[in-house]
Amino acid sequence: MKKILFILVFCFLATPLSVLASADTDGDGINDKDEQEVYFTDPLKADTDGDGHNDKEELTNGYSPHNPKPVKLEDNDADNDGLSDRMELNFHTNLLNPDTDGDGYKDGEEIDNGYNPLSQEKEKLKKRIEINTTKQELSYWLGTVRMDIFKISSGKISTPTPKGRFVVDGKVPKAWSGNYGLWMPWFMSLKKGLFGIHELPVWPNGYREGENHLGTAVSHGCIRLGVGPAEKLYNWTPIGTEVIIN
Ligand SMILES: [Ca+2]
Ligand SMILES: [Ca+2]
Ligand SMILES: [Ca+2]
Ligand SMILES: [Ca+2]
Repeated sequence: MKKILFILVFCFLATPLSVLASADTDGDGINDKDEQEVYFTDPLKADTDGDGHNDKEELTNGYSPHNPKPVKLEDNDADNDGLSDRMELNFHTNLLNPDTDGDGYKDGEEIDNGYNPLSQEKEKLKKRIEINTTKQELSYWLGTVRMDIFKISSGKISTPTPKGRFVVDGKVPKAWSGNYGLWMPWFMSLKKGLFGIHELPVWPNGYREGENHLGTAVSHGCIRLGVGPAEKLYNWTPIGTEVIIN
């Protein structure tokens, strides 16, 4: 009897709450709770930034609901904290508060330095690199968020790139390959230099292997990145970072 009574009471309590949570007061297609806690849009105003497009329409098409100009989420930084609206959504930070966790460091600063922007503790988020040899792509992750994705060139069929789980065990800004007689800029070593990740190689006479190789498996086993992405990833990656190759 007590149990039935409890279930009845629970139902009475739970129903109005869940209805409340899913209410869409301004009728823009996003419920009040998500407007307040996810998108930081106005739950009482269908078109938060007043540009004639409602919040749902903007988000669905990749535009920021916090800018009356047609600016994409990845190009808008509503709270000017160095983190785009797109990345704020990915990291579940507050788009309108530059320091979501109130620890004195801006969200963008925390992400740039690998810290959790949702924790006041000095807690680092895990870094990880993933390489997909089928798609010829490399992506790198901070916690659960993919930071970027680059085209690669991995090992050709006769000298395939090893697959599995590896760890970056060394870094050299400009490594020399004695075996092949060429420079490998921004070299990150895997398996003690058995192979690695580096920029498109440069011959001793200065000739650089063409960027048109990116997207095609033509290397001797290393993972080649384009000019720009290689240096960016090198600077982002600490020794000890996990590398998953599929
Ligand atoms: Ca709404
Ligand atoms: Ca709008
Ligand atoms: Ca921001
Ligand atoms: Ca902070």
